[in-house]
This record gives sequence, structure tokens and C-alpha cells, in this order.
Amino acid sequence: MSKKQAAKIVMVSNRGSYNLQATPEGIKPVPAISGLVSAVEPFLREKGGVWVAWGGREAPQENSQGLRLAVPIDNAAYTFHEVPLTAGEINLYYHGFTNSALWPLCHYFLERCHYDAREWSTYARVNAKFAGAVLEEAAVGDIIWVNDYHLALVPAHLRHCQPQLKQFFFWHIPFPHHDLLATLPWAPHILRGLLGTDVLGFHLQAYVDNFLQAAARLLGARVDFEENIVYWEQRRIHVGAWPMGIDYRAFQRQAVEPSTRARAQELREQIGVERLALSVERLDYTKGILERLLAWERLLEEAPEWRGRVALVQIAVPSRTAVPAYRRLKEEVEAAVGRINGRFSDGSYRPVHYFWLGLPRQELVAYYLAADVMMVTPLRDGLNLVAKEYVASRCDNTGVLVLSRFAGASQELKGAVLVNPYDIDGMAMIFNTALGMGRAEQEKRLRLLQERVRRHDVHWWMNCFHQTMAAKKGEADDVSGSAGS
Ligand code: GDG
Repeated sequence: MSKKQAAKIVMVSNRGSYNLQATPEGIKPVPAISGLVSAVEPFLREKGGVWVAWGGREAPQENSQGLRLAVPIDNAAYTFHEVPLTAGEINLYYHGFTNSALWPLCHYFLERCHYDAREWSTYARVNAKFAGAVLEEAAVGDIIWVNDYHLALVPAHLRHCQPQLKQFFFWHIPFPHHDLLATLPWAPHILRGLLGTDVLGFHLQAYVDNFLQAAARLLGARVDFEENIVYWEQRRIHVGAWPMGIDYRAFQRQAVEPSTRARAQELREQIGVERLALSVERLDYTKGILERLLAWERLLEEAPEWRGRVALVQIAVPSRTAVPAYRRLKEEVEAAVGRINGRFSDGSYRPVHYFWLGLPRQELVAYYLAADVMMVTPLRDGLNLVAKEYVASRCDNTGVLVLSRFAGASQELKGAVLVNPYDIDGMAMIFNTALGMGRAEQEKRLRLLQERVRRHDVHWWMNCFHQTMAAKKGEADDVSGSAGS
């Protein structure tokens, strides 16, 4: 695959489509699982391009060379360009600044935020490293697509080194209110970093509004709130809301496979209850797992008729296990599961089936199919793709989606039963309603949900991006009379 040829996409994210694993035969790229990978990887496979990302392994030294691989190995379609990170960088940039400062801040957990100047300076250095890797790959005319809060400073680096590059940035988590953002000593740097891009995308208009306010108040940038434009350094930055979609048809196809259906049936028989509830997420305090378990316990206390008849399958995917807050959460969740099972188990009956693992895609869809009620109750979530995947997998047109009003997806998914995950009693009551919902009501709600998820799928989402970038390419680059830069 040759470098610097026709226009291509250069995708940039902290984790990419592959994790690089050391094996006795050498380094092996292992496909990674994430919403972003499912969304954009098929596109790169079709059109080619480059994915610049950390491969998930420790580099021996700061100046170690990253691998550059043609992937997939058996049918090369695009290039994976590894950004090597040392153990120290992983600790300070990844576990530190991104996961212990930006992540809790953006999810409104101010009391969990840990602001540390060394972590910040490593974050800045690692962002420069990512930008350097992009510059090795990119040529004028290419489109650079940078993702998420790990890499907020990359756009300004790229703009500085190669002003002609067309850049798009998508921020996958909530963007907080400027009052909250202002607690971060380096908030203006984060904003300036992002404003290096041409187009900045969020899932919701509420996040767009927060960003525009922050740019105006914390940087003094001139902002057109009607048109969602920030004027900055003689440029016009377009900000927009494009809630990410899923590959609806792929989930449906998987769900109607006879082997998936048989596995769903088997799961139901193994668990052996009348009504099955399911939750699947990374084990993360933003996802509201503990609060959900408390509400489940409350339900079994207050509505004893459900005892022996309902079970909750909780799949907690291991995540950020090197961060102390995540290790503590695991202990708390497991203590709660133990307590609830200790209180309400009876013979072979268990009210909570807890798994700390990630499942293969087909098994995940089998669980979606087996579940009468899907409980997606984060305390805050940028969007939430699991909710959409459940909807797409329900090929028999039944099933109830219980969804937190603090998940971005609740803005789109009319037909879900909304809950406030901070209200344990209220959530227990909603669980009661969801478990008892009749078939006609389920079908009516699911039809609405499926219509939305089908129409606004991943192809729609990618199309929004293409159209916006095409419009941007057609417009004059410089804007005179800008202020505040
Ligand atoms: C961030 C934002 C935003 C989960 N468990 C398994 C598994 N998954 C897959 C799901 C889904 C993805 O991981 C999770 O995406 P979510 O959107 O639900 O949540 P985050 O990981 O927090 O993602 C979020 C998203 O970025 C996209 O912008 O929606 O708000 O926080 O695709 O299917 N996949 C497999 N086994 C599992 O056990 N195979």
C-alpha cells in the first residue's frame, strides 16, 4: 500500500480497529470491539485508507517505532498505523488524564475528577505524537477524521503543521456545561485544540450548545448560535449534532440466524424464569449498574409476586481495570449481586445472573433475543448503542426498552420507557411496569423504536459526515473579520 497518493480517509482514535498482541509467532492484530469500529471499519474496508491508533500494548521506549500493517491480514484493505505508547504514557495520559479527569468531568461526576499537571502534560505530549503519526500518513486533499476526548489537541496540532488538511472531529461522550468545564484548569487548551478542526460533531444538539457556550465564554470566540458556527483564527468551524447509528441490518441478520435463535432459547431454558431482564455495558460508574441493582432489589422487596419468576442477567464487560475507581466499583457491584442473590435465591432460582466478561457478537445478539426487557439505565451516557442494538435484534417485534433519561439516545428513542436512575424507588416501579407490559403495547412501542433505528442507521450517519465534509470542501477557507482569536 503506497503512501500519499489519491485522497483517502485517515481515521484517528485512541483505540483502533485492532489490538496488537504478542504471540510466539510475532505480533498479531486482534480485531477490537467498539461502536466506532463497527461503524467505520466497513467503510475503510471498502474504500481503503489508514487507521492511526494506539495498538493497546506497551512500547519499550518513548521513541519506539510503531507498526504499520496492511489489514485485514488475509485480505488487505487499509493500513493500521500504530502509535506506540510507553507504560508511563499509558498511565498518565490514558488511565490518568483521559479516564480520571476528562471522562468523569464530561459525565458530570465532578467529585471523581482528578486534575494533575503531570497527567495533563503527558496528555498534551501524546496528542502531539498522534498528530505526528497522522502527518506521516496524510496528504493535502485527504480527510482526517479524529475521534473523541482522548485526542482533543490533535486538530490544532494538525492545523498548525498542515493548515490545508481537511479535518473532521467527532466527540462521542457528553460535552459538559461551561460552568463544569471551567473547573478544568486546561479547559481553554482543550477548546483551542478542538477548534483546529473544520467540522466538529456531537451526538446531540444539547452538547453542541454546551460547546458553543464554552467557546464563547471561556475563549471569547465569536459564535453564531443560530448556525452553529464558531469563528476562530480566520476560520469558520461548523459544529453539528449527528447521533451515531448502528448497522441495523447486520443485527437483524444475526438475530434471524437459526443458530442465534436456538442459543437464545437455550439461554432462556437455562435461566428458567417467566420474564428475563438484561443489561450489558462496560463496568463503568457512569452506566448506573449499582443503582440498577438497588432498584432490582427494591422490586423484589416490594413486589414479592415476582420472586422466583424474574431474573436479571447483568453482563459487565471489563473496562479500565487499572483505574482504582473501576476496581472499587467492581467490588461494590459484586457485593450487591451477592447480597441480592443471598436474600432472594431459592432452590435453583437466582434473581441476578452476573458475568464479568465480553461476549462474542453472536452470543450478545442471542442475549438480546432472549431478553423480555432491556435495562439501559446509565447515570449519564453520550448516546448508547446497546439500546439501539437491542431494538434492531428484536425480530419478533416484542421486547421492552427501559432507558435512562440521561442517555443521549433517550432524545431519539421515542417508544422506550424512560427512567430516572437516581430515583431507586421510581426505577423499581418502572421495572415492575416493564416486566408486566402486554404484548400489544410492546409491539406498538417497538415499531416506533425500530423505525427510528432503521432509518437513522450507520449508513445515514456516515452520509451526514460525507455531505458535511463535501459542503465544507466547496466553501472558501478563510473568513475575514473574525474575532476572539
Ligand atoms: C461510547 C459512549 C456512545 C458491549 N458489550 C459487548 C459488546 N459491546 C459493544 C456494544 C456496543 C459497544 O460495545 C458499546 O457502545 P455504547 O454506546 O453502548 O457505550 P460506550 O462503550 O460507553 O461508548 C457512548 C459510543 O461511545 C459511540 O459514540 O454511544 O455514549 O460512552 O456496540 O455492542 N460487544 C460484544 N460483546 C460484548 O460483551 N461483542
